[in-house]
Amino acid sequence: MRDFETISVEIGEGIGRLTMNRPDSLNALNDKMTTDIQIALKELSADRSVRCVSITGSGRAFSSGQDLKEASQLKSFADSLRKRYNPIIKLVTGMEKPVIALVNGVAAGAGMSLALSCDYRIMTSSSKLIQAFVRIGLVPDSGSTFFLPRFVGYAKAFELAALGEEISSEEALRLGIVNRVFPDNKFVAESEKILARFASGPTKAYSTIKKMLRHSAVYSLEQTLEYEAYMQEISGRTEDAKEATQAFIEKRPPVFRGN
Ligand code: T3D
Repeated sequence: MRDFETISVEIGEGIGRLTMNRPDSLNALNDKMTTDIQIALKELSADRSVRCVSITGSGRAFSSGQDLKEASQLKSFADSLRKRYNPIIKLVTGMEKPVIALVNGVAAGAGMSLALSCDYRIMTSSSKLIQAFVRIGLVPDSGSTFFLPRFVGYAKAFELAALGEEISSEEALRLGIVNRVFPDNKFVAESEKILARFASGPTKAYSTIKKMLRHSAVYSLEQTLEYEAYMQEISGRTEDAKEATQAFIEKRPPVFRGN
């Protein structure tokens, strides 16, 4: 993987680790960083040795959202979203492998949206999520109005978006916005175990589960049942499914190769 100006990317042991790297601004998303993230996500998506991707921030934040010091130069918010943020959210959700947000510190505005777009979220106990948009008179973007009501229901989504208050890790866990919360001093070690599990699992099944859950959000039960039948036909023919069935019969743990 190439070197980037605003992020770092490391690949090893089946995991692609993307770290936003502008700690002085709490990893605010400037134009260069959104371009770098798009390029990196495309490369991680294409790399078959990568079976799980993590996204985190350097320093004390995950991301503070749009770089407000650069925002005044914006000619059009809509163009900025279409060109810079929307492709990132589509790359994460369309990635045919699990994408895990390691929320190491505050995730605000589009930074929170980015975390919401991932398939699994792990937070340090001291981290906060903030729908910061309304604090500066804006509305949620980068997928927040899609993900939030699906995670927490309309009533809570409205409250979080309209009041823009800090959401503690305890509340995020209680609301079902995040999957796991670890004390700050155990965050790295515990997250590594989860990343290793996803990186050694049945990658194609994970990718199919992503597609099916997104599909179910917009289709009827009847259409969903048919889609499940179609997807199960494909899944049952993967090498990993065959290996796992054989492993069950032989009373041994399966070895998934992501095929
Ligand atoms: O189309 C488009 O492009 C529009 C898209 C919009 C999407 C959005 O994301 S809108 C929401 C933008 N984000 C925010 O409004 C959050 C702004 N930041 C904050 O509210 C606070 O910084 C935090 C609550 C996140 C953290 O507070 P705290 O007290 O821990 O840190 P701090 O002191 O405020 O920030 C530390 C430094 O980071 C500081 O710089 P300095 O004074 O040390 O030189 C601060 O200016 C800088 N910083 C924090 N957030 C941003 C930022 N610089 C640029 N942009 C930021 N978003």
